[in-house]
Amino acid sequence: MKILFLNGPNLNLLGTREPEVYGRLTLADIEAMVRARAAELKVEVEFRQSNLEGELVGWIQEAKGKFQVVVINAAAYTHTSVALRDAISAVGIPTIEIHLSNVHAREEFRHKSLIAPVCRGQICGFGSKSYIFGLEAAVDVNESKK
Ligand code: CA2
Repeated sequence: MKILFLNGPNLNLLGTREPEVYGRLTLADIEAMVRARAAELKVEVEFRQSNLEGELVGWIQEAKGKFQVVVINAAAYTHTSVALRDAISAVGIPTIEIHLSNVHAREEFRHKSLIAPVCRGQICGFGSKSYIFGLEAAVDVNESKK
């Protein structure tokens, strides 16, 4: 089974700024954690980051037939992107929304996710562990299909 991890804008800055909100790990550190857990679960993962909405949309479209589940931290696009929502909905691959921070405990504009209604579920507030829980949820979603 193959799981595609997508990361949205500014997540390439992790570990360099705002450690009190997003922690001290870099995105590469988080990828290494995800890869270690994926090896234990015997699943394959691919990890990508883009600051461009259209690139993320393209990757979701291309995932059809190649990946069984998508795990996405859409970052700021979570709260703004009809294009990402439409891509997730159109492609129909089970998708899990994740966030490092608890978006519901932050500014009001972060409480609304445009992608949540077309995702299987949302995991937020567990720091880098949100990625591990996202991976475990992805495996579970795929197992339940069988
Ligand atoms: O908590 C999350 O994972 C977020 O998706 C992070 C986004 C934010 O817009 C969402 O509301 C919640 C921001 C990612 C930016 O990451 C930075 C990392 C270091 C320094 C500055 C920004």
